[in-house]
Amino acid sequence: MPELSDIANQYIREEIEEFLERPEEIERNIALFSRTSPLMQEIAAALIDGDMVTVDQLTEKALEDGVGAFEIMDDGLIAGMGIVGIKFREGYVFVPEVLISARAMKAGMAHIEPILAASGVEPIGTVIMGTVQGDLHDIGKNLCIMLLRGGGFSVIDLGVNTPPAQFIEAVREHGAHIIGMSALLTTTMPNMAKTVEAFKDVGLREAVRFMVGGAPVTPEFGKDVGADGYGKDALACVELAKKLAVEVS
Ligand code: B12
Repeated sequence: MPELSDIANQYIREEIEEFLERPEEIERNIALFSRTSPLMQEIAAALIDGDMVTVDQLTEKALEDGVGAFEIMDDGLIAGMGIVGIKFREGYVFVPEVLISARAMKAGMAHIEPILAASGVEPIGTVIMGTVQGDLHDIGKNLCIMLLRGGGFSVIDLGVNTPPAQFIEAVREHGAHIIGMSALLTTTMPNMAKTVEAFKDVGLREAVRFMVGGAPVTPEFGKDVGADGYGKDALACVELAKKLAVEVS
């Protein structure tokens, strides 16, 4: 079993030691960071620290060194955001610090996005993506969008705080058949059900397929709200969209 001392980066070691309390989270993060490269750990550390300039520079350097876009995303950016999320939950950091880390994440993602989007294939279909009404979290949704575009989909991004009517309008305007809804708050998850209901009300439910995701969303919840599929991460989102695209073609 890997130990804290197996992690090369001192900043990451101290973060785990100082801020993580739950045994399963300590174990998971030690396992994660002990297998990642020193450069990925540096990216994660800079993201936790909210150092946008360093995240920007190191992401660029990693790509130049030949590190894959997925590796940078998972082992650097998302790994760092995982620690920020725990510190936020435990009250060690507050909204402004999280926003600063989110901005650093965006700086890194800006280098990765063109690579994921560069496949240049004919679009498989159009996906409408939005964070549901009342919810302002968009980091996960944006990752899904990047990978969907890289996976050959054309994506219409409705942004955050998206009311049901806006999803309906977008489907009509773009002739899309796949809708992806993201929610990060337990209080906004029910708005997924409201959106599905709104499609029923206007007679459009049968014409579209819904996929749902976001940290608190589960496959069971997806079924309860009447969605056609749940994806646990951005890769699963692309796989699901491909499956749903076949269903509606
Ligand atoms: C960053 C963050 C913020 C930022 C958001 C910045 C931004 N631009 O997104 C800010 C500071 C604004 C914020 C605000 C708030 N937040 Co906040 N936030 C977070 C945090 C730390 C990280 C979320 C994140 O980006 N994760 C990283 C991404 C990559 O993961 P992800 O979103 O889950 O997405 C992945 C998958 O879920 C999936 N996925 C996502 N969407 C979709 C969609 C589809 C279709 C599919 C298939 C897959 C999929 O793929 C993604 C990539 O792998 C979480 C903690 C956490 N661990 O989740 C809290 C958290 C979500 N926030 C929380 C809270 C309470 C709030 C506030 C209410 C705080 C406050 N008191 O003001 C406000 C609410 C504002 C609002 N109305 O939305 C709570 C929610 C608790 C709950 N039970 O509901 C959390 C869990 C923290 C906590 N433990 O307390 N937050």
